[in-house]
Amino acid sequence: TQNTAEKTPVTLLGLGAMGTALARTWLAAGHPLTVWNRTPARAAALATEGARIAESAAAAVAANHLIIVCLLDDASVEEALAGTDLAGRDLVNLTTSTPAQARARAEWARQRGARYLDGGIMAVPPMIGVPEAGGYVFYSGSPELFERHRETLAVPAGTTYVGEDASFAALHDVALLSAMYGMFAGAAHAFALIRKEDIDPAALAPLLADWLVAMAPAVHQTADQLRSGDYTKGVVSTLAMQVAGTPTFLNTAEQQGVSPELLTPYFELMRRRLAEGSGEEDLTGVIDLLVR
Ligand code: FVH
Repeated sequence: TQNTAEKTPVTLLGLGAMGTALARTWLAAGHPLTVWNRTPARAAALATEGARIAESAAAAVAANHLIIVCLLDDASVEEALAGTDLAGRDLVNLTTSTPAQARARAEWARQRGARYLDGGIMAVPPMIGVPEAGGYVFYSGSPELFERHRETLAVPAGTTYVGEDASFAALHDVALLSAMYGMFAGAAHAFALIRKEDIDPAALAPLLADWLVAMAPAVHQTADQLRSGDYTKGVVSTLAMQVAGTPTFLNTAEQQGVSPELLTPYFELMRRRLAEGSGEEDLTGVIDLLVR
């Protein structure tokens, strides 16, 4: 049995798929929980599980010191918190936003007398409350606030604090998700290549997953090269060699009747970097071409 008296009371605004998953973990851990959702019906199930349902966002904010919001986007945060009194509150915003929105929201909270932490959730709802699933949340903003609520914040998923600049959680979130989309794009091209052949996609999938895992540590070498400024450091496959190989990929795509549109932008950047005389480098120089 949980001793609720010792657990920090939490107010949670937003009971979408993610908010509901978060709510259940705090309830299960014995935190007194007050919830509010724009559409009240979504709160009904949580009431039977022990949550207090607030009639308005203002009442929910008034109920507790620690306020967590997990809404659709920054505009919904603005709308939901508009009529609330945040003075003296600890506001933790787990809504996905851009870094600029997060920084502006931190200042907005400060002007209303609240301390602020921004969060970027690196998990999907089924990973919440399942530590072995590996999900976690990036936090940035007030370090004191993070320390004060570290235990409570760690209930739904792991926590990774990335700095005092409130925009950094969103920036890390978007950086990792951007890399994820690059990976999905590569996997989409791979599946397209075998689509018309007598190859079971389910047979390719484990090969693909293992290959991506084997290649992923290359990011450590990229980081090392960026820090040192020496893009030839530890290079195994030179840019010149890799550009020379690109016709094989493009010709194979053509032969398999697959559009090269996911591959060509990256190959074009590789060629541009090679044209600058960087053939002995790794692929790291592409990053400098991207940064405007
Ligand atoms: N679900 C996921 O896979 C991802 C995983 C990574 C993190 N994201 C972000 O988490 C935020 C919430 O996502 P969600 O999955 O809970 O989203 P929905 O199920 O669509 O629920 C949206 C909630 O936001 C409420 N809402 C929308 N607009 C307003 C508004 N103008 N005023 C007040 N509340 C608003 C909505 O309320 P209702 O439609 O039920 O009335 C839901 O509570 C999000 O930033 C993801 O990017 C999730």
